[in-house]
Amino acid sequence: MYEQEFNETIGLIAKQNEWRLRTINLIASENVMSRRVRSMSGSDFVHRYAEGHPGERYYRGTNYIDEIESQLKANLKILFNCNHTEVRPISGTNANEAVFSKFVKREDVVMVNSTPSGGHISHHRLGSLGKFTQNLIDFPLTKDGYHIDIEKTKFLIKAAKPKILVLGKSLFLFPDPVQELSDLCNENRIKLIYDGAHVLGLIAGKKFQDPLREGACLITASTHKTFFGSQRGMILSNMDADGWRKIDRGAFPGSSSNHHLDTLAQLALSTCEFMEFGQQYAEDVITNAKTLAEELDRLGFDVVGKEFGFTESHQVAVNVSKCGGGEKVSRTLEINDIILNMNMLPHEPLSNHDHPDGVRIGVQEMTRCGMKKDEMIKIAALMKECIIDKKSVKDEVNRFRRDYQEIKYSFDGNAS
Ligand code: DSN
Repeated sequence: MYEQEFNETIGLIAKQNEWRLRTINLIASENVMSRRVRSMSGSDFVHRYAEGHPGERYYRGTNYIDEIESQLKANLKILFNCNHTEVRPISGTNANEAVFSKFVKREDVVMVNSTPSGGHISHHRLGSLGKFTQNLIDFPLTKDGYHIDIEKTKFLIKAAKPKILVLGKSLFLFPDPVQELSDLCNENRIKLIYDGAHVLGLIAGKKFQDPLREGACLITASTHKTFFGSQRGMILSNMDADGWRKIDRGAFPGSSSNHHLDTLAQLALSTCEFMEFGQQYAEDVITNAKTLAEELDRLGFDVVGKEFGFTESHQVAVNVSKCGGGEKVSRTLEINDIILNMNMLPHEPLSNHDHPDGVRIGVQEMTRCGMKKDEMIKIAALMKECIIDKKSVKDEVNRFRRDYQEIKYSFDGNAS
Protein backbone atom coordinates (compact mmCIF):
# COMPACT_ATOMS: atom_id res chain seq x y z
CA MET A 1 0.00 0.00 0.00
CA TYR A 2 2.84 2.35 0.80
CA GLU A 3 5.18 1.12 -1.92
CA GLN A 4 4.14 3.89 -4.27
CA GLU A 5 4.86 6.54 -1.63
CA PHE A 6 8.18 4.80 -0.90
CA ASN A 7 9.15 4.96 -4.56
CA GLU A 8 8.04 8.57 -4.86
CA THR A 9 10.20 9.49 -1.89
CA ILE A 10 13.18 7.80 -3.54
CA GLY A 11 12.38 9.87 -6.61
CA LEU A 12 12.44 13.08 -4.55
CA ILE A 13 15.81 12.16 -3.04
CA ALA A 14 17.17 11.56 -6.53
CA LYS A 15 15.81 14.92 -7.70
CA GLN A 16 17.46 16.70 -4.77
CA ASN A 17 20.78 14.99 -5.55
CA GLU A 18 20.64 16.03 -9.20
CA TRP A 19 19.31 19.54 -8.58
CA ARG A 20 21.92 20.56 -6.02
CA LEU A 21 24.73 19.58 -8.42
CA ARG A 22 23.35 22.20 -10.82
CA THR A 23 23.06 25.01 -8.24
CA ILE A 24 25.46 27.56 -6.82
CA ASN A 25 25.03 27.00 -3.08
CA LEU A 26 25.81 30.03 -0.96
CA ILE A 27 24.08 29.03 2.28
CA ALA A 28 26.60 30.05 4.95
CA SER A 29 25.83 27.18 7.33
CA GLU A 30 26.33 24.30 4.91
CA ASN A 31 29.16 22.45 3.23
CA VAL A 32 29.70 19.25 1.29
CA MET A 33 31.65 16.17 2.28
CA SER A 34 34.23 14.65 -0.02
CA ARG A 35 33.13 11.71 -2.16
CA ARG A 36 34.97 9.15 -0.02
CA VAL A 37 33.67 10.52 3.27
CA ARG A 38 30.13 10.76 1.95
CA SER A 39 30.27 7.17 0.70
CA MET A 40 30.64 6.03 4.34
CA SER A 41 27.03 7.10 5.06
CA GLY A 42 25.97 3.50 4.55
CA SER A 43 28.46 1.89 6.94
CA ASP A 44 27.32 -0.62 9.57
CA PHE A 45 27.76 2.08 12.22
CA VAL A 46 24.48 3.59 11.05
CA HIS A 47 22.71 0.76 12.92
CA ARG A 48 24.71 0.81 16.17
CA TYR A 49 24.73 2.24 19.67
CA ALA A 50 27.64 3.02 21.97
CA GLU A 51 26.99 5.52 24.88
CA GLY A 52 29.73 6.43 27.31
CA HIS A 53 33.39 6.86 26.34
CA PRO A 54 35.74 4.64 24.30
CA GLY A 55 36.71 1.66 26.44
CA GLU A 56 33.90 2.40 28.94
CA ARG A 57 30.77 1.78 26.88
CA TYR A 58 27.34 0.69 28.02
CA TYR A 59 27.08 -1.55 24.94
CA ARG A 60 29.18 -4.35 23.51
CA GLY A 61 30.35 -4.50 19.92
CA THR A 62 32.03 -1.10 20.02
CA ASN A 63 35.72 -1.89 19.60
CA TYR A 64 36.04 -0.29 16.15
CA ILE A 65 34.13 2.89 17.01
CA ASP A 66 36.21 3.10 20.20
CA GLU A 67 39.36 3.26 18.08
CA ILE A 68 37.83 5.78 15.65
CA GLU A 69 36.45 8.06 18.38
CA SER A 70 39.73 8.01 20.32
CA GLN A 71 41.71 8.93 17.22
CA LEU A 72 39.26 11.72 16.34
CA LYS A 73 39.59 13.21 19.83
CA ALA A 74 43.38 13.02 19.67
CA ASN A 75 43.38 14.80 16.29
CA LEU A 76 41.04 17.54 17.52
CA LYS A 77 43.30 18.20 20.50
CA ILE A 78 46.15 18.82 18.08
CA LEU A 79 44.07 20.87 15.64
CA PHE A 80 42.61 23.18 18.31
CA ASN A 81 45.48 22.97 20.82
CA CYS A 82 43.17 21.98 23.69
CA ASN A 83 43.03 19.41 26.51
CA HIS A 84 39.36 18.44 26.37
CA THR A 85 37.14 17.45 23.44
CA GLU A 86 33.51 16.36 23.52
CA VAL A 87 32.40 14.84 20.22
CA ARG A 88 29.11 13.23 21.26
CA PRO A 89 26.70 16.16 20.62
CA ILE A 90 24.94 15.48 17.35
CA SER A 91 24.52 19.18 16.44
CA GLY A 92 25.75 22.63 17.41
CA THR A 93 22.55 23.37 19.31
CA ASN A 94 22.94 20.03 21.11
CA ALA A 95 26.48 21.12 22.10
CA ASN A 96 25.16 24.47 23.37
CA GLU A 97 22.45 22.71 25.35
CA ALA A 98 25.03 20.42 27.00
CA VAL A 99 26.90 23.53 28.18
CA PHE A 100 23.94 25.74 29.11
CA SER A 101 22.28 22.92 31.08
CA LYS A 102 25.31 22.67 33.36
CA PHE A 103 26.38 26.29 33.73
CA VAL A 104 23.20 28.37 33.55
CA LYS A 105 20.82 28.41 36.51
CA ARG A 106 17.35 29.96 36.66
CA GLU A 107 17.57 33.75 37.01
CA ASP A 108 21.26 33.88 35.98
CA VAL A 109 22.04 36.86 33.77
CA VAL A 110 23.63 35.91 30.44
CA MET A 111 24.90 38.32 27.78
CA VAL A 112 24.38 37.29 24.15
CA ASN A 113 24.46 38.61 20.61
CA SER A 114 20.88 39.56 19.69
CA THR A 115 19.27 37.73 16.77
CA PRO A 116 19.32 40.77 14.42
CA SER A 117 23.00 41.31 15.23
CA GLY A 118 23.69 37.72 14.28
CA GLY A 119 23.11 35.68 17.46
CA HIS A 120 22.09 32.07 16.91
CA ILE A 121 18.56 30.98 17.77
CA SER A 122 19.91 28.66 20.51
CA HIS A 123 21.15 31.81 22.33
CA HIS A 124 17.65 33.27 22.24
CA ARG A 125 14.88 33.37 24.88
CA LEU A 126 12.81 30.99 22.72
CA GLY A 127 15.78 28.69 22.06
CA SER A 128 17.93 26.37 24.15
CA LEU A 129 19.34 29.08 26.46
CA GLY A 130 15.81 30.31 27.22
CA LYS A 131 15.00 26.96 28.86
CA PHE A 132 17.47 27.78 31.63
CA THR A 133 17.09 31.52 32.09
CA GLN A 134 15.07 34.35 30.57
CA ASN A 135 17.50 36.97 31.91
CA LEU A 136 19.29 37.61 28.65
CA ILE A 137 20.95 40.93 27.86
CA ASP A 138 22.09 41.80 24.34
CA PHE A 139 25.63 43.05 23.82
CA PRO A 140 25.54 46.75 22.97
CA LEU A 141 26.79 47.44 19.44
CA THR A 142 28.94 50.18 17.95
CA LYS A 143 27.24 52.64 15.60
CA ASP A 144 28.03 50.57 12.51
CA GLY A 145 26.05 47.69 14.06
CA TYR A 146 28.55 44.96 13.20
CA HIS A 147 30.82 45.10 16.24
CA ILE A 148 30.27 44.75 19.98
CA ASP A 149 30.87 48.09 21.77
CA ILE A 150 33.57 47.09 24.23
CA GLU A 151 33.39 50.07 26.59
CA LYS A 152 29.59 49.91 26.85
CA THR A 153 29.79 46.15 27.37
CA LYS A 154 32.29 46.54 30.20
CA PHE A 155 29.99 49.08 31.84
CA LEU A 156 27.03 46.74 31.45
CA ILE A 157 28.98 43.78 32.87
CA LYS A 158 29.77 45.78 36.01
CA ALA A 159 26.14 46.89 36.35
CA ALA A 160 24.26 43.69 35.43
CA LYS A 161 26.74 41.12 36.81
CA PRO A 162 26.18 38.39 34.22
CA LYS A 163 27.30 34.86 35.02
CA ILE A 164 28.08 34.01 31.42
CA LEU A 165 28.91 35.76 28.16
CA VAL A 166 28.08 33.90 24.94
CA LEU A 167 30.15 35.24 22.05
CA GLY A 168 30.08 33.96 18.48
CA LYS A 169 27.11 34.12 16.13
CA SER A 170 25.48 33.11 12.86
CA LEU A 171 25.91 36.36 10.94
CA PHE A 172 29.62 36.45 11.63
CA LEU A 173 31.62 38.85 9.49
CA PHE A 174 34.32 39.95 11.96
CA PRO A 175 35.89 38.38 15.06
CA ASP A 176 34.12 38.94 18.39
CA PRO A 177 36.09 40.72 21.19
CA VAL A 178 37.12 37.73 23.30
CA GLN A 179 40.53 39.06 24.29
CA GLU A 180 39.15 42.53 25.04
CA LEU A 181 36.60 41.15 27.53
CA SER A 182 38.52 38.26 29.04
CA ASP A 183 40.35 40.15 31.85
CA LEU A 184 37.11 41.59 33.18
CA CYS A 185 35.48 38.15 32.94
CA ASN A 186 38.35 36.55 34.85
CA GLU A 187 38.25 39.23 37.57
CA ASN A 188 34.51 38.66 38.03
CA ARG A 189 34.50 34.85 37.57
CA ILE A 190 32.29 35.17 34.49
CA LYS A 191 32.42 32.24 32.05
CA LEU A 192 33.14 33.28 28.49
CA ILE A 193 31.64 30.78 26.04
CA TYR A 194 32.34 31.06 22.33
CA ASP A 195 29.92 29.60 19.79
CA GLY A 196 32.26 28.83 16.91
CA ALA A 197 29.78 26.93 14.73
CA HIS A 198 30.24 29.12 11.69
CA VAL A 199 33.96 29.70 11.93
CA LEU A 200 35.23 26.36 13.26
CA GLY A 201 37.16 25.61 10.07
CA LEU A 202 38.63 29.11 9.97
CA ILE A 203 39.81 28.72 13.58
CA ALA A 204 41.24 25.26 12.82
CA GLY A 205 42.87 26.69 9.69
CA LYS A 206 44.42 29.46 11.84
CA LYS A 207 42.89 32.24 9.75
CA PHE A 208 40.39 33.68 12.26
CA GLN A 209 40.60 34.48 15.97
CA ASP A 210 41.82 31.80 18.41
CA PRO A 211 39.13 31.92 21.14
CA LEU A 212 40.74 29.51 23.62
CA ARG A 213 44.02 31.47 23.56
CA GLU A 214 42.15 34.79 23.77
CA GLY A 215 40.32 33.82 26.97
CA ALA A 216 37.21 31.76 26.14
CA CYS A 217 36.77 28.82 28.52
CA LEU A 218 34.77 26.77 26.00
CA ILE A 219 34.13 26.58 22.28
CA THR A 220 30.86 25.02 21.21
CA ALA A 221 30.41 24.33 17.51
CA SER A 222 28.77 22.49 14.70
CA THR A 223 31.11 20.63 12.41
CA HIS A 224 29.84 21.24 8.90
CA LYS A 225 29.95 24.92 7.96
CA THR A 226 33.56 25.96 7.43
CA PHE A 227 34.65 22.57 8.82
CA PHE A 228 34.24 19.61 6.46
CA GLY A 229 31.35 17.74 8.19
CA SER A 230 29.57 15.42 8.74
CA GLN A 231 26.70 17.28 10.40
CA ARG A 232 27.38 17.07 14.15
CA GLY A 233 28.45 19.19 17.14
CA MET A 234 31.47 19.42 19.42
CA ILE A 235 32.79 21.14 22.54
CA LEU A 236 36.45 22.08 23.05
CA SER A 237 38.12 23.44 26.18
CA ASN A 238 41.18 23.83 28.36
CA MET A 239 39.13 24.21 31.54
CA ASP A 240 39.85 22.46 34.86
CA ALA A 241 38.81 18.85 35.43
CA ASP A 242 35.82 19.72 37.69
CA GLY A 243 34.30 22.05 35.11
CA TRP A 244 34.88 19.56 32.33
CA ARG A 245 33.20 16.76 34.30
CA LYS A 246 30.02 18.84 34.21
CA ILE A 247 30.26 19.21 30.43
CA ASP A 248 30.78 15.48 30.14
CA ARG A 249 27.52 14.88 32.02
CA GLY A 250 25.84 17.62 30.04
CA ALA A 251 26.65 15.80 26.80
CA PHE A 252 25.74 12.34 28.11
CA PRO A 253 23.26 11.62 29.56
CA GLY A 254 22.26 15.30 29.71
CA SER A 255 21.50 16.01 26.10
CA SER A 256 22.08 12.81 24.12
CA SER A 257 21.84 9.07 24.39
CA ASN A 258 23.28 7.36 21.33
CA HIS A 259 25.63 9.64 19.45
CA HIS A 260 25.06 8.54 15.82
CA LEU A 261 28.14 6.49 15.12
CA ASP A 262 27.98 6.63 11.34
CA THR A 263 28.34 10.40 11.19
CA LEU A 264 30.93 10.22 13.97
CA ALA A 265 33.08 7.95 11.78
CA GLN A 266 32.62 10.37 8.88
CA LEU A 267 33.73 13.26 11.09
CA ALA A 268 36.86 11.30 11.98
CA LEU A 269 37.63 10.97 8.27
CA SER A 270 36.94 14.59 7.37
CA THR A 271 39.05 15.74 10.33
CA CYS A 272 41.99 13.90 8.71
CA GLU A 273 41.24 15.83 5.50
CA PHE A 274 41.12 19.07 7.43
CA MET A 275 44.45 18.37 9.11
CA GLU A 276 45.98 17.85 5.69
CA PHE A 277 44.32 20.65 3.70
CA GLY A 278 42.59 22.93 6.23
CA GLN A 279 45.02 25.85 6.37
CA GLN A 280 44.98 26.35 2.60
CA TYR A 281 41.22 25.87 2.51
CA ALA A 282 40.59 28.49 5.22
CA GLU A 283 42.84 30.97 3.43
CA ASP A 284 41.05 30.39 0.11
CA VAL A 285 37.62 30.73 1.75
CA ILE A 286 38.45 34.15 3.20
CA THR A 287 40.05 35.37 -0.04
CA ASN A 288 36.94 34.25 -1.93
CA ALA A 289 34.54 35.97 0.50
CA LYS A 290 36.47 39.25 0.23
CA THR A 291 36.58 38.99 -3.57
CA LEU A 292 32.85 38.31 -3.83
CA ALA A 293 32.04 41.21 -1.48
CA GLU A 294 34.24 43.67 -3.38
CA GLU A 295 32.79 42.63 -6.72
CA LEU A 296 29.17 42.82 -5.53
CA ASP A 297 29.92 46.29 -4.17
CA ARG A 298 31.51 47.33 -7.48
CA LEU A 299 28.45 46.10 -9.39
CA GLY A 300 26.10 48.25 -7.31
CA PHE A 301 24.96 46.06 -4.42
CA ASP A 302 24.80 47.55 -0.92
CA VAL A 303 27.32 45.21 0.74
CA VAL A 304 27.58 45.78 4.47
CA GLY A 305 30.80 46.45 6.36
CA LYS A 306 32.58 48.26 3.51
CA GLU A 307 34.48 50.53 5.91
CA PHE A 308 35.94 47.41 7.59
CA GLY A 309 36.87 45.57 4.38
CA PHE A 310 33.46 43.81 4.16
CA THR A 311 34.39 40.55 5.88
CA GLU A 312 37.07 38.52 7.64
CA SER A 313 35.14 35.25 7.50
CA HIS A 314 33.40 33.01 4.94
CA GLN A 315 30.35 35.30 4.94
CA VAL A 316 29.18 38.35 3.06
CA ALA A 317 26.03 40.30 4.02
CA VAL A 318 24.12 42.44 1.57
CA ASN A 319 21.37 44.94 2.30
CA VAL A 320 18.88 44.27 -0.49
CA SER A 321 16.06 46.48 0.82
CA LYS A 322 16.23 48.53 -2.41
CA CYS A 323 15.86 45.35 -4.49
CA GLY A 324 12.66 44.21 -2.73
CA GLY A 325 14.11 42.79 0.52
CA GLY A 326 15.74 39.53 1.56
CA GLU A 327 12.69 37.31 1.12
CA LYS A 328 12.05 38.37 -2.47
CA VAL A 329 15.71 38.40 -3.49
CA SER A 330 16.42 34.94 -2.04
CA ARG A 331 13.34 33.53 -3.83
CA THR A 332 14.32 35.11 -7.15
CA LEU A 333 17.83 33.71 -6.86
CA GLU A 334 16.47 30.27 -5.95
CA ILE A 335 14.37 30.22 -9.12
CA ASN A 336 17.66 30.82 -10.92
CA ASP A 337 19.44 28.03 -9.00
CA ILE A 338 21.48 30.34 -6.77
CA ILE A 339 20.71 29.28 -3.20
CA LEU A 340 21.20 31.53 -0.18
CA ASN A 341 19.12 32.74 2.75
CA MET A 342 17.42 35.95 3.76
CA ASN A 343 18.87 37.43 6.93
CA MET A 344 18.13 40.19 9.38
CA LEU A 345 20.75 42.91 9.59
CA PRO A 346 21.76 44.55 12.89
CA HIS A 347 19.69 47.73 12.41
CA GLU A 348 16.44 45.77 12.07
CA PRO A 349 13.72 45.15 14.67
CA LEU A 350 13.04 41.50 15.53
CA SER A 351 9.58 41.86 13.99
CA ASN A 352 11.30 41.94 10.55
CA HIS A 353 12.37 38.29 10.80
CA ASP A 354 10.06 37.09 8.02
CA HIS A 355 10.86 40.00 5.69
CA PRO A 356 14.36 41.14 6.56
CA ASP A 357 16.41 43.66 4.62
CA GLY A 358 19.38 41.39 4.13
CA VAL A 359 20.72 38.27 2.52
CA ARG A 360 23.63 36.27 3.93
CA ILE A 361 26.12 34.63 1.59
CA GLY A 362 28.69 31.95 2.42
CA VAL A 363 31.44 30.91 0.00
CA GLN A 364 32.76 27.87 1.90
CA GLU A 365 30.92 25.21 -0.15
CA MET A 366 31.75 26.61 -3.56
CA THR A 367 35.36 27.01 -2.41
CA ARG A 368 35.37 23.32 -1.51
CA CYS A 369 34.15 22.61 -5.04
CA GLY A 370 37.26 24.34 -6.36
CA MET A 371 36.07 27.88 -7.04
CA LYS A 372 38.61 30.69 -6.70
CA LYS A 373 38.67 34.46 -7.25
CA ASP A 374 37.62 34.37 -10.95
CA GLU A 375 34.62 32.24 -10.07
CA MET A 376 33.60 34.67 -7.31
CA ILE A 377 33.66 37.46 -9.88
CA LYS A 378 31.44 35.34 -12.13
CA ILE A 379 28.98 34.64 -9.30
CA ALA A 380 28.75 38.38 -8.54
CA ALA A 381 28.01 39.03 -12.23
CA LEU A 382 25.27 36.36 -12.25
CA MET A 383 23.69 37.87 -9.14
CA LYS A 384 23.74 41.33 -10.67
CA GLU A 385 22.18 40.09 -13.91
CA CYS A 386 19.47 38.31 -11.96
CA ILE A 387 18.62 40.89 -9.28
CA ILE A 388 19.60 44.30 -10.68
CA ASP A 389 19.07 43.64 -14.41
CA LYS A 390 16.12 41.31 -13.69
CA LYS A 391 17.18 38.67 -16.25
CA SER A 392 16.97 34.88 -16.04
CA VAL A 393 20.40 33.34 -15.41
CA LYS A 394 19.36 29.78 -14.62
CA ASP A 395 20.81 28.18 -17.78
CA GLU A 396 24.07 30.04 -17.34
CA VAL A 397 24.24 29.04 -13.65
CA ASN A 398 23.73 25.37 -14.59
CA ARG A 399 26.36 25.57 -17.36
CA PHE A 400 28.88 27.29 -15.08
CA ARG A 401 28.36 24.79 -12.24
CA ARG A 402 29.07 21.79 -14.48
CA ASP A 403 32.82 22.42 -14.21
CA TYR A 404 32.86 22.28 -10.39
CA GLN A 405 31.64 18.79 -9.52
CA GLU A 406 34.70 17.45 -7.71
CA ILE A 407 35.29 18.06 -4.03
CA LYS A 408 38.73 19.55 -3.50
CA TYR A 409 40.88 19.66 -0.32
CA SER A 410 40.25 15.90 0.00
CA PHE A 411 41.85 12.49 -0.56
CA ASP A 412 39.29 11.67 -3.28
CA GLY A 413 41.94 11.87 -5.99
CA ASN A 414 43.98 9.22 -4.17
CA ALA A 415 41.13 6.68 -4.06
CA SER A 416 42.13 3.24 -5.25
N1 DSN B 1 20.68 28.54 11.76
C1 DSN B 1 21.92 28.10 11.17
C2 DSN B 1 22.54 29.18 10.36
O1 DSN B 1 22.17 29.23 9.21
O2 DSN B 1 23.37 29.94 10.80
C3 DSN B 1 22.88 27.52 12.13
O3 DSN B 1 22.30 26.51 12.90
